[in-house]
Amino acid sequence: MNKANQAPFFKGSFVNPSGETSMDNSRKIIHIDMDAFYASIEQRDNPRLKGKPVVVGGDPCSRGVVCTCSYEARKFGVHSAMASSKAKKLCPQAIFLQPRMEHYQQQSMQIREIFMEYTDMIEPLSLDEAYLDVTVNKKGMPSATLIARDILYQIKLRTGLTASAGVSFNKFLAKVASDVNKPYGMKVVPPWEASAFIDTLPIGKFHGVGKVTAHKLKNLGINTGADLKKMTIHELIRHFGKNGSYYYEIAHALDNRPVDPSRIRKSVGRETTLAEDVNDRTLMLQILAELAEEVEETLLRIQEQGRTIVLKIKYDDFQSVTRSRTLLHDTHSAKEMMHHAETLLEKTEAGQRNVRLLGISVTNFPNKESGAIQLEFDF
Ligand code: TTP
Ligand code: MG
Repeated sequence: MNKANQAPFFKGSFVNPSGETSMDNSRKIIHIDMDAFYASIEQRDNPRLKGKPVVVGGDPCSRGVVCTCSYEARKFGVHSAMASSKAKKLCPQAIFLQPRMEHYQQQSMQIREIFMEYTDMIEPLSLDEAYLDVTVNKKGMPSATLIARDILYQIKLRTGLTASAGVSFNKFLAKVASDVNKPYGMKVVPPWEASAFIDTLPIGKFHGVGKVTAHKLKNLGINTGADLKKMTIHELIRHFGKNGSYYYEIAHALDNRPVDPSRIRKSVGRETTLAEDVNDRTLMLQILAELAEEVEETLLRIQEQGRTIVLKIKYDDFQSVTRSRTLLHDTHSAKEMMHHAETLLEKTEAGQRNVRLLGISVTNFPNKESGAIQLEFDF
């Protein structure tokens, strides 16, 4: 079909509450996501692990969880965030490895250097995924599809790792598309195919629609993108509040969020899965104090401080909650973290319910352009 003769996708079909129509399908956005990232690095570094079920995460004899696993292990039903002990039951022959975060961080930087040969418009989402806006790019290449193919090839050539890519005109579609042909695959969603692509998407695949919302949508008889499109913006707002308009927009391929290279999300945190469930708050605070000391050490080492303190708790039924407090000043102090951790802990059901994991982190760092690196929770 001739693209030039096509009416711009959805133009005029959407009137947002302020009354203006908005649809920008002139951008070229790529979302890249590494395949089984930590596990692939381990398999590359140790050829004896190739073709085997590899699980990176906590020891199966402890109460740790799976960070990720190789595709060979996924065939047995193993997946991220599952208890390692369960993974072992599902796949007794799996090889369990402790994560090597610093090593993964180095790999992530190497991959980012490849991206930078094409554009500086890079927004990393985590160690293994990023959005790239290649509308204008350093190579002067007009085809985003060819750029994505080139990037996947260069990553494979230089690191021995594989990635998958989604190519489209906005972030939402690029992100969803990168998952379609995993591993080592790509999916292009041009404007004139976006509507049909969304129609067939199961609700669970909509990025930004959480499990609870997906469940609620299913109860309303909404199982696919096509079903979601039938809902009016008012109906969605009635059911889902502010998020309703977001669901409406993504169902109609409307997502004007820019790729934002300055949005470097940084946090320094420590979390630990406890050897046994705990319901004693004093003990929880002692454990958190030790974690906070480690966080302080890291912050001092990298000369950072942040404004928001985040407490993370996982109850014994695996439900996770976070509680945060934003201060009026930046801090790196463990003492200050603990001062707030106590209040934050009171805002949870810790104590009434057993707790299996505790974590504390500091986020919301001042926006320094130079030398910024992304830091993740150490396992
Ligand atoms: P993902 O991209 O979600 O997973 P993946 O790269 O291992 O596999 P794929 O993309 O092919 O489906 O996450 C990237 C890395 O982040 C992953 O290798 C390990 C880490 N991670 C965790 O530590 N815990 C988690 O719960 C998840 C989802 C990921
Ligand atoms: Mg990945």
